[in-house]
Amino acid sequence: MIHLHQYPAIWGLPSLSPFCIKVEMYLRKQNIPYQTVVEKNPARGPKGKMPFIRDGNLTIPDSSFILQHLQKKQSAEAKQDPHLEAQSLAFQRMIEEHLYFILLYSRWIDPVGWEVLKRDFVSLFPPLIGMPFLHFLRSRLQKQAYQQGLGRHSQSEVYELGKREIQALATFLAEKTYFLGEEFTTLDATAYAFLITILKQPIESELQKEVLRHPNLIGYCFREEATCFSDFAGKV
Ligand SMILES: N[C@@H](CCC(=O)N[C@@H](CS)C(=O)NCC(=O)O)C(=O)O
Repeated sequence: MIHLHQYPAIWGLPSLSPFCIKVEMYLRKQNIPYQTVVEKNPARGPKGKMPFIRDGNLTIPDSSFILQHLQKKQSAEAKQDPHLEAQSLAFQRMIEEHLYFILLYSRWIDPVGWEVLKRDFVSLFPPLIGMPFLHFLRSRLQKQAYQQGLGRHSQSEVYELGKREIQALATFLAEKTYFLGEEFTTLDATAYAFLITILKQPIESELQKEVLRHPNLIGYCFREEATCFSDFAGKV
């Protein structure tokens, strides 16, 4: 049995982290049995981040390495056309290495998001510990965003970059069932996890407004939620 170590559910999402949702979606789509182990401290992860899995004697951190491991085990994903594979990789990197920082910015740096986050995350921790821990995480994540580069831009520049990425996702999905066609792929696990997070987190950022401008992205998210995460559908 696989144990998925991930951050807790919140805001009608299976986890507060899109990387954790990505792995859980893949497990569910592939009908792989698993149990969740709720973690609240990133330091418990072998790489100081969540998620990680335990599979027998193996401990595997990082959502992409986890999916690779699961794919190898299951021989699940059929070989794609190399052009589609290249596009898939480029979109996954855009989402995980860039859009991620804009999502992080909307929660931890934008003062509107930070107020919502403090209000809703503090109760995940024991009294007295929660608020200082959130402040500690905020300053760490601000440093990460600054080092990555995004944290050096103005707020309007940050959201302008994010809006273009959401538009690219909406254009690429078009009227298809999944991002690469009729079959679910790892790109869907990544895209769904980030889009549903932006949609459902109660932070009215420019990023959320942009997702709400695209009926195909909204339809995609709620269709996948209804089929794959019905235990969270309709929850806020
Ligand atoms: N590349 C990693 C990224 C995981 C990640 O960034 N996790 C975040 C939560 S969304 C985390 O645990 N951050 C804690 C920290 O950086 O202190 C993956 O794909 O799993």
